[in-house]
Amino acid sequence: MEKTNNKPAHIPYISKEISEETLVEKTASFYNFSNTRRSIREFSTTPIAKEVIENLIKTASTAPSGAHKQPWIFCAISNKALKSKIRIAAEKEEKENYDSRMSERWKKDLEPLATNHEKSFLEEAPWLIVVFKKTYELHANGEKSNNYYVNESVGIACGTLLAAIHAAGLVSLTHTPSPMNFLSKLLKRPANEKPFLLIPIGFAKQPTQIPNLTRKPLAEVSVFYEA
Ligand code: IYR
Repeated sequence: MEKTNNKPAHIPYISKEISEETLVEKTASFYNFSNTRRSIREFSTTPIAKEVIENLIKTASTAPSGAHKQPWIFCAISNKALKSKIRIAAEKEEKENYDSRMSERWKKDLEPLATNHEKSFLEEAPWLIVVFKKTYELHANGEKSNNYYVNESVGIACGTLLAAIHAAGLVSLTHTPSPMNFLSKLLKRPANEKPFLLIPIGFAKQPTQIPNLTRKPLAEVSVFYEA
C-alpha cells in the first residue's frame, strides 16, 4: 500500500450490518433525544470542569472537512473579565441591530423568540466557545495554504458540538452577534480566522422559560424519490 509520512494511505474500516428492526429502534431513539434539544437563553452560573469543555471540543473536531483541513479553532472562555468585555461589545452591536440595522420584518420574525439586545447569558454561562473559521491556513513560517468548503466544514463541526453538549445534559445557544469582528480583537485572533458562531454553554437556569415552538413535520422538510 502506498505510504505518506510512514502512515498507510488507507486502512480498513470495520463495520457490521445490523437488522432493520435495530436500525429503526436506534434512529427513533436518537430522534426522540435530539428533539428535546432547545436553545436556552438563561444559564445557571454553576461552573463546568475544563475537561468537559475539552471533551466537547475534541468531539466537534471529529467533524468531516474539505480535504480534511479541519479549518476551525474553538476559543473556550471562562475568564470573567473577558466574558464581560465580550458581553459589552456584543450588546453594543446588538443594540444597533435592534434599534436600526434589522428590518421591521426581521424583528417581527423574531418576536416569538422574545430576544432583545440584552445578552446577560454572555456573563452568566460558565463557558463561552467562540468558533472561528480558518478561511485559509497560516503556517508558523508565514506561508499560506488553501482550505476548502470552509463554511460547510465549520457548520458541521458546530452541529456536532451542539449535539455533544446536548448529549452531556448541558445546554447551549447559537448566538450570532453581528458584526462579529470585535471577537477577533478581544481574542487576539490572526487575520486568517473569522468568527463564525458564539456558543454559551452550561446548565439551564432553573426555572427558565423557552418559546413554545413546534418543529416542521417530516412532510414539510423532506422529499423522497423512490422506486
Ligand atoms: N443576532 C441577534 C438577533 C437574532 C437573529 C436571529 I435570525 C435569531 O434567531 C435570534 C436572534 C441576537 O442574537 O439577538
